[in-house]
Amino acid sequence: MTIKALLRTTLLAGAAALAATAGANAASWRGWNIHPDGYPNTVALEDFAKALTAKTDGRLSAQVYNNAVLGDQPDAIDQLRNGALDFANFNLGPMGEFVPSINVLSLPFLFSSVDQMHAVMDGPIGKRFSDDMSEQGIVSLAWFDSGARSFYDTKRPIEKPADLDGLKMRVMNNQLYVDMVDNMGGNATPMAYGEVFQSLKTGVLDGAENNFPSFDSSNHYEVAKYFSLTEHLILPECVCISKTSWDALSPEDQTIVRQAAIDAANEQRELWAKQEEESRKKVEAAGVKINEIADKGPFQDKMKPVYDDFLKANPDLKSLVDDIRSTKAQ
Ligand code: BDP
Repeated sequence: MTIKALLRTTLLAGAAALAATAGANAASWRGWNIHPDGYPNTVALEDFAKALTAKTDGRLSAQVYNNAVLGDQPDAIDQLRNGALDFANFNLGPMGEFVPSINVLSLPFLFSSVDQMHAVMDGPIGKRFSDDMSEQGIVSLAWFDSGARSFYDTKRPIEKPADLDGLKMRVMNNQLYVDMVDNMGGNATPMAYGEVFQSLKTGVLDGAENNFPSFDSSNHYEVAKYFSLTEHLILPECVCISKTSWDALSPEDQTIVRQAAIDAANEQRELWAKQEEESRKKVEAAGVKINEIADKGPFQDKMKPVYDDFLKANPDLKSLVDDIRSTKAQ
């Protein structure tokens, strides 16, 4: 063997050994996602996973599991906290059951617009929320958009709170949403997202509440033909990492993961804006009647007991509510 050939063989063997070591130490991250293929959050989360794999030279590989196949959202939050899951995109609504300050975000009509929500979440208050989540084992690296949530149902347009009388409305898992719907006059039913379509079809539910992209992708629009623009909740979502998985990363890899999450959030927000328009057009074309609400005042008035009870139970969160309310939209 020539010196050159010998050198090449030795180099190749060395590279193979290195690759094997990297393979043995590489972390394989599992990511939870509730949405189907093609949804803005899914696309952005899959790109986040690809970026981790590409930018860490294989020290990390990541895969996203869509359609909540790894469990419902409250269950997945638990799994992330105990390290059974490595990353996820969560709506902050159900997160309030785990992190008390986050519940402030679930107070109905808290934000005056989506832009104001972004100004709050991208500033010092958002940083406080991620610090509070971190104490509960969840590292939040960036915030996704989720628009505003409105009511939809199979029976009639909702123009005033009295139109909710007697309607069985699905809400996400959080006592505040039960109080919200009950105070407006409806019957709140907490239920997992994946069960809502069937329940609307069989009449177990009369309605639910969500944004246009989810109303579309869940096919709820096929059954619920009245969409009433109450816009009662503007809930941010997170790109969240299990603290266990985060702490196992080198500082260099933490920087890579953080940047990939910020890139994913920028991508998601762009895709989101497009999807909101497309979904709205699609459901209208499918015969959904969209009902604008000129005066949300009567709905907001009904929320006074919800705020009073919440602030009585959490007096320390009053200043946070005030700070959010006085934040100007970007
Ligand atoms: C969607 C959110 C998702 C929620 C779902 C729901 O993106 O995180 O789980 O609503 O209503 O808009 O459960």
